Amino acid sequence: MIKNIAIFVLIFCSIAYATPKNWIEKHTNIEFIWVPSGCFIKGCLPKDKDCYFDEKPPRKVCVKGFWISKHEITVKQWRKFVQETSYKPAKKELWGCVDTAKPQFKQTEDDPVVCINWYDAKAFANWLSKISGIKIRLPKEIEWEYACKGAQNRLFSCGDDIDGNKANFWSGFGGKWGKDKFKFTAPVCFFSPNPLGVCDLSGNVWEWMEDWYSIPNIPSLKNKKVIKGGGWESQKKFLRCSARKSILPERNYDTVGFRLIAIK
Ligand SMILES: [Ca+2]
Ligand SMILES: [Ca+2]
Repeated sequence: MIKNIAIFVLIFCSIAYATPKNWIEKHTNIEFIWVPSGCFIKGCLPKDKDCYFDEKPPRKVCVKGFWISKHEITVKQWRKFVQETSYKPAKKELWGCVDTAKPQFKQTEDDPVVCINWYDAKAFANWLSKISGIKIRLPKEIEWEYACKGAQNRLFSCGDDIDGNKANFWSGFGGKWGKDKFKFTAPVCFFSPNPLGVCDLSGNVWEWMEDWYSIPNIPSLKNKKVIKGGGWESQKKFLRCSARKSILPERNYDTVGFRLIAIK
């Protein structure tokens, strides 16, 4: 079984990538990148030394093609939504935040919005769905992980080649780590996009998933949502594509933002 998976991953990770195919949503100028249908190995393999129990067992999963936003939703994009809808969050529980979308640190307009809970992210997706007439939602975990892994020519772990030149993560107390000079969030796409054309899947901010958190073969507990990708405060091991965490959907963290999926 493991040998078969290794061959599969070797082939998968050797795919030559074509020029990214994009689509720009007109009202918000949010850019989406096409991710074609395909199959991949979800989870981590035992060889991965950072593998956590909830990333096992490795299993083949097939995904239908989808559009994914090129980057995390920014402060500027969030502001447009709030201004046009007079959005008032129904729930909030602040963790490292002054208020919804307001962390305790300074951000540029092009930084990813944080202090956004799952309901806020859903409200944004629903608003954009309505005005664009296209089904827009948060990513399912398998879609996100597929986009993350599909982009890296890496046998087995597809993610442990991340370093400070490729992503924003924990760079120490004021220290620099290659190009990563950021103590908090970095402007989206400061680091090069992956071969699919998508930025910051690993690092910058954790991203809300559509899914309730569950462990393979154990029914969902239906009280926490999955977040993926690691953020500016994360150790490198959390930037692995298969790494996952779970948090309560009403919580606003200064390390968590979101991106979108479009089905059209
Ligand atoms: Ca950093
Ligand atoms: Ca991210």
